[in-house]
Amino acid sequence: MRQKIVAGNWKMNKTLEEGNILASEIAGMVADEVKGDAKVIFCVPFPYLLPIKNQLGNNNRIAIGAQNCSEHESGAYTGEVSAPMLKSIGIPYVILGHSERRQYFGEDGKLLAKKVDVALKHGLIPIYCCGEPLEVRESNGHEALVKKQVEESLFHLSGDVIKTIVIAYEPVWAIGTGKTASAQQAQDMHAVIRKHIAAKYGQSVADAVAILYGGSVNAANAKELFACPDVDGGLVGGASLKSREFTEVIKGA
Ligand code: G2H
Repeated sequence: MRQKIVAGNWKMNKTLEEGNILASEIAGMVADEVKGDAKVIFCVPFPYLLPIKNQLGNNNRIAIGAQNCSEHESGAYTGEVSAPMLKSIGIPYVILGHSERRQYFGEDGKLLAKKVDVALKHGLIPIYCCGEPLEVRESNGHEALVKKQVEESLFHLSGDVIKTIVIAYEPVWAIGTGKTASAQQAQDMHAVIRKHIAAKYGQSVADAVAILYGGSVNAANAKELFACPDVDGGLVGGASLKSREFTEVIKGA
């Protein structure tokens, strides 16, 4: 049985004060109301990683993640944040390859393979995002594209390593649009990804990999999505910015 994971992706939202309030409200509600053992992750903007981590203290239900890191370990890369820096402040997770990074910052599979490697080298767990744009779904190319995205950035890893990674399937047409993939569409794609991993690494490795769904997850649809056998939780954007709603999403896991 894979542990469910619910990761909030705050993207570029909130002041520090607002973020502190949000994090403490969610932490309180999780402690008081959430019965299950889902792992909760707050993926917050860089400047808030340490303050919010410190605010949560020794919270064994909630971990912190970054939303990106450099492919370089150190050096003259003004404005960048490295995996060793994240490690040095005790951050366990990092989102890599979010579709917004692919679309607005030109990140491709080759670059993301480097980011995955540097994150792993420094003991971070990548939450590696994949997913197809609308026109690819409409031309029925979604399975091939997502398989390629997983292959080009992850298939150089060993079986023992890939099973420690978290994958997030996020159809681009469902991101921030209010248009969610149906539970069946999500399950179908998660099964495609897991089968693809099984074909290369064997079923036991594929069974160990956590595959999250992302794209307009909210309090109303989380339970149905997370009940799918190959959906191991969610990467949640808009709904993670509201404490009550995000707590209800966590309860759905
Ligand atoms: C997809 C998701 C979080 P939202 O980007 O990664 O955002 O839930 O707002 O669609």
